[in-house]
Amino acid sequence: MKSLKQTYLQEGYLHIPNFFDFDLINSLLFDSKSIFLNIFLSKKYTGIRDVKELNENEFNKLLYKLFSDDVSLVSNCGKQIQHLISLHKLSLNDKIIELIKEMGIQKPNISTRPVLFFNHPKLAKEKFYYKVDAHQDWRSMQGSLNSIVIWVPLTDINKDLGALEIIPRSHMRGLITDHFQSGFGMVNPNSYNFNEFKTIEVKLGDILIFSSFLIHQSGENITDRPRWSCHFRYNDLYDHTFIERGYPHSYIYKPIEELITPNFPDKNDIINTFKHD
Ligand SMILES: O=C(O)CCC(=O)C(=O)O
Repeated sequence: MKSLKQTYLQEGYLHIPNFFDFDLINSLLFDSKSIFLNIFLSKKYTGIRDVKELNENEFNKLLYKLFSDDVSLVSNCGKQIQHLISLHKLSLNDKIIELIKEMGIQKPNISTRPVLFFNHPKLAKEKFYYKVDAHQDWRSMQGSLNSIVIWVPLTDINKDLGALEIIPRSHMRGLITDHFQSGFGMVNPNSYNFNEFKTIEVKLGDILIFSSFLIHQSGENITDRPRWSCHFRYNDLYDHTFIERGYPHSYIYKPIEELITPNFPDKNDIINTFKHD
């Protein structure tokens, strides 16, 4: 019988059911939604006074309305979600680090900061923002050759909700991207057949782990619900090719220069913030 590592090395991916406690994942989903809930409450136009009044369907409707009213506000909330402590903590979870070590990453290091997606056609101005076609993550990461991606569903995700689609063993085809699109290294459609894709339906608590060279794409979300998932990427600091290439890093992170809210803060805002007895 093959070990998990042998299966991973051969197939280029593993779907591991029941990896995380439901509570851990549910609390990350709740933290993410709370950012929008804070806005719903502060905006008042939604008419809700208490988040407990909202069921999932009502939450989604408000989210879609917020997107059509104010895209940049949804985008700002999305950015705050990317900085949730619960998201970053999950990416550093001991079980994940142990698992990726078991798969051969000797000295794991973060490749890019964790990302959390909430994908739906009604939350995107362009298709690309809710469905990414066939790509290989290594092209954007450019780290160690054994770099690994962990894909974590925050709810059950079936085909209708846009479950991830992968081509088993495609990591062995090498780097076959031919252009870059919005941060993803896209694979030329001539280098695979559409019928090679396998849909990986996952349940809350499961994880999907794959080589950064595995060809994968988003499924089509044909439901009226956003697809919530988060994705983590890791390099191996002991990979000799990574060391020999001088540890290249391909991401840019910098502050914008202008004052986002003109004339804010004034001195009184600061005094109020530090008011004490
Ligand atoms: O989750 C998706 O549907 C696409 C995202 C993805 O493939 C990635 O982050 O590499």
